[in-house]
Amino acid sequence: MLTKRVEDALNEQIKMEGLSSNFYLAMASWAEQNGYAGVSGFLYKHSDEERFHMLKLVKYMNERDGKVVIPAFEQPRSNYNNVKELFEELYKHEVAVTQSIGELVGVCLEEKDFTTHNFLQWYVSEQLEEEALAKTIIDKIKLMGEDKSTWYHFDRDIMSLTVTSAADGAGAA
Ligand code: OFO
Repeated sequence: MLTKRVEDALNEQIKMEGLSSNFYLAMASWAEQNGYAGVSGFLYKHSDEERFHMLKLVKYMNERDGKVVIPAFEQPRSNYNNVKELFEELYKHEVAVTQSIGELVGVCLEEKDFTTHNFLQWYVSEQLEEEALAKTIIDKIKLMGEDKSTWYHFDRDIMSLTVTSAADGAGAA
């Protein structure tokens, strides 16, 4: 059984992960519309990963006999001035998700729910990877400047930068 506080906090996190998925889906679509095939492929995949994070929480809550509430999601932003701005937004969002995971972990400790605390360690590692990746991408963009050929290579290479570490071997929980 989950305490009401843990249940509410997990439902909040379900919302956060679903929001992330939609946010990155809208980014992927913008990138596709603007000719960045590699960036859009990366973001479509990222959006799928966030949906997986949401599902993993839904399944965990059901396993623990919690009451899952699938929320409505606000419409994500659908326009960007450029790819740099897009990745800066993505990074900001990942930092907010990391904070929200941290708060959730804190609630579990206060409620002495060590099972959920243990389950959430996967998310803690995942956020570490995702924040680092977003930061690496922004650093690369800053180094590139306006040179068109560098952008061509960036768009081609970004597909290989997908976060897979924490998702690997996690199974469909
Ligand atoms: Fe769900 O991992 Fe990022 O947000």
